[in-house]
Amino acid sequence: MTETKTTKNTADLLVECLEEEGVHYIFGIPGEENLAIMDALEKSKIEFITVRHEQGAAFMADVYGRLTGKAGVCMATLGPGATNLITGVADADCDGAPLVAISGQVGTDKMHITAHQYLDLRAMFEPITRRAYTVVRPDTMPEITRLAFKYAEREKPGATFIDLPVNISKMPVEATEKPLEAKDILPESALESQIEAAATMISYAKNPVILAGSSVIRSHSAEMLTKFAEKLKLPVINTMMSKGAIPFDNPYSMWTVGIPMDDYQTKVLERASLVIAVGYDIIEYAPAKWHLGNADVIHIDSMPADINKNYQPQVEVVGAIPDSLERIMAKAARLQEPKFALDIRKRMVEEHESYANDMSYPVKPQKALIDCRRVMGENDIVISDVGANKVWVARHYNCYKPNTCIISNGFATMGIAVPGAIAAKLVNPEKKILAITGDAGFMMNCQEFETAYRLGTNFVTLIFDDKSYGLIKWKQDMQYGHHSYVDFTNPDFVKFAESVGAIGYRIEKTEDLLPTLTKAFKADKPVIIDCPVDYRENMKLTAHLEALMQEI
Ligand SMILES: Cc1ncc(C[n+]2csc(CCOP(=O)(O)OP(=O)(O)O)c2C)c(N)n1
Ligand SMILES: [Mg+2]
Repeated sequence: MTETKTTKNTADLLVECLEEEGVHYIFGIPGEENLAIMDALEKSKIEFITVRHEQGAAFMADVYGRLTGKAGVCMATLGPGATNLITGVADADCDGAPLVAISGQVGTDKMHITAHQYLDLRAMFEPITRRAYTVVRPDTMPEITRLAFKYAEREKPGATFIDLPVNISKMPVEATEKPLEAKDILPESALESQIEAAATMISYAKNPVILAGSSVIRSHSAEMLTKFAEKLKLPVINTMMSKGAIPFDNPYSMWTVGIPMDDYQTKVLERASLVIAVGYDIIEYAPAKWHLGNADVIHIDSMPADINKNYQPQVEVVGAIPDSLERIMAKAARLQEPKFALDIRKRMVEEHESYANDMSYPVKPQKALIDCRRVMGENDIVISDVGANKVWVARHYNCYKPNTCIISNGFATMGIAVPGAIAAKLVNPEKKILAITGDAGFMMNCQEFETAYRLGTNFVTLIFDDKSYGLIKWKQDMQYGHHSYVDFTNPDFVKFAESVGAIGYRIEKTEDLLPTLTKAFKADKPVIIDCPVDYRENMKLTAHLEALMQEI
């Protein structure tokens, strides 16, 4: 029987609240318990993006949040729909991506009994969100929605969760119930005493170095950080989540730290007498890996430092990052060039460039990433997956601008690249979007190619094909000298591409990669490139870095 409705209900009010928050898309799968929301959405200008697995929806919302600074929204039905969201929601929460997840729920009249598909979802989402709410009264919808967005978007951003029981969603609300006004909160300025203390330490330090983290990107501080480094002659090491914090071709850029082995950057950090951590979050790269000596630490961020045994800054400059940098810069002075770091930089650049014309086959990961850089413009966006592929992206895909290489490195979740690339293309239809993924990570969310095809989001996916859980194999080889349970077979990726309306290419010789990438970005369909990679390079890198750590 068709339900008729004459007055505004809670679901309508929720959608009004989402509109007030500036929501453009909801990524999700409808279910029986959120029919009222779907009905309300039909009259709204918000676009519902129907996906093929709730995890895909959560990753799309996650990457939408990273790229825009506004919470991405994902939605699922109760029970299994909501549990399918969990991995992507946890990823956003750990990585500082603003995200609001909404799910259906059984009616409040059924929560005390054993009911079909009922789980206490609020309890399940609580540990992986900033706040989790169950709506139990229609007139609380505006407050709950505002709170969900406020806690998702404020520093450090993360995920929030709203559970809307089916009976509440259909209850009438007064026409006078309206959304609460959406407001941005701006961080305050740091105290002058903190600025003075930091400026003095920086001016007199013997070997200072900057460690830039993800909040540099979120707070739009990259340009100021670059000026700061240039004026004070400070080398800048960035984490995986702050690629582009300083252009990689800037003479003070020391590229990316954070791969599982000690690398060139470790040597600079080891020698430092002062580490200036800017927008750095300890989840990105554990202090135990870089703070082994007695270096002093200055923490510059909009949030106070998250303390641990190896991270107890002497000075905390807490306030809007660009403002703090500008004020410290005006008070500090340094004349000496960081010779040790600059010499290391020369070696890093030489090593990287030595792969530019390496035509050996299967393709070396370093060479594949140099070719990717050649086809990608300065503002185009790479979405990396997780695995050995990510280690290579971190080390050899260098960025000019913030938010042009998205890496999950808080929760570090496989399967983010393909759904993430869909969201990136929706947000930036004019840019080239490249998903770089391992073959295993690709298979974890490849169902979303149907979504990409349906939406017309044409991006390119480059699969590092090694028929293996490569990173785990690498770690087994490093720690045990052999590997087990990591190899598999792959489907024919070219046929797979064709079966979902995409174009598929297989790289048969290394010379073909660059022209294939160029051709792929001209296509009017999503493109999947199957690229066999030479992962003998993994253990070679281990040996090379071990030798280097002894030598430098
Ligand atoms: C969802 C998820 N499952 C498992 C892991 C642990 N893990 C990290 S990398 C990796 C292997 C990745 O294999 P693949 O995607 O083929 O990339 P490769 O390492 O071969 O480049 C695994 C299993 C993870 N990070 N995320
Ligand atoms: Mg693999």
